[in-house]
Formats: sequence, C-alpha cells, structure tokens
Amino acid sequence: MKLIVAIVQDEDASRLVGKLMDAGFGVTKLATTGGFLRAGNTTLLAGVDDNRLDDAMAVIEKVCKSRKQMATAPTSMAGVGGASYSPYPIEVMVGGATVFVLPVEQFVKL
Ligand code: 2BA
Repeated sequence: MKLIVAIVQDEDASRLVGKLMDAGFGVTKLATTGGFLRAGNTTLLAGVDDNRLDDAMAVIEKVCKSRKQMATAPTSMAGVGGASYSPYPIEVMVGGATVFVLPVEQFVKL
C-alpha cells in the first residue's frame, strides 16, 4: 500500500475529492497553506493499494490544472518581527499538483 500526499489548489480540491471517491478511493482533505505564497491550498491524503496507484495518479493528473497566480511574495530580507514582503506583485505558475508517494508500513482501522 502507498500513501499519496497531494497538495492541490483549492479550486480543484472538491472536484478531485469527488472523482477519487467515485473511483473508490478513500480520501482525507486538509486545509493547508503554501510556504512561499502564504496562501491557502489543499492537501489530500489517500491510502491506495499498490495495484491502484496509477489509477489514482491519473485522476489527480486529469483534474488538477496549472494556473498563473499573482502574489506578493515574501522577500529574503527578514525585517524586524519576521519576513518582509515585496511591494510588487509577482506572477508564479502554481501546479497542477505536488504529489508525494510514501510506502505504508501498516494500515489499521481500530
Ligand atoms: P507555495 O509554497 O505557496 O508555492 C506556490 C508556487 O510558488 C509554487 O507552485 C511555485 O510555482 C512558486 N514558488 C514556490 N517557491 C518559490 C521560490 N522559492 N521562488 C519562486 N517561486 C516559488 P508549486 O511548485 O506548484 O507548489 C504549490 C504548493 O505545493 C506550494 O505552495 C507548497 O504548498 C507545496 N509544495 C511545493 N513543493 C513542495 C515541497 N518540496 N515540499 C512540500 N510542499 C511543497
């Protein structure tokens, strides 16, 4: 078994959860925040059997779109009291999905 950790954009999250559930996968949805943009995104946890990993990845790839996002990103100059922010908006291309696949040592429901 594998654990898929997929960081996706909020806009894609509900549809992706629906499609994964329709395909028979169990999913947990977490509200998360990206470290660079400091904006909300969504992290999905899905435990999948090894022989269904490719199916789950295909669903994620189909649903998640890359988008340009304007952001006032933190600069590397740390000011008093924390990171400072550039006054100029920058354009970044945000995935798709950032996906980690981890081996699962044990899966139990108690
Ligand atoms: P954020 O950290 O808010 O990053 C949003 C987007 O900003 C990134 O999109 C990338 O296009 C850009 N970006 C990030 N760091 C940058 C930098 N130092 N300089 C210039 N541009 C930068 P994605 O790469 O698609 O990442 C989307 C979200 O996935 C990230 O949101 C973060 O929450 C997560 N993520 C990405 N890589 C990760 C990693 N190695 N470990 C954990 N989470 C990760």
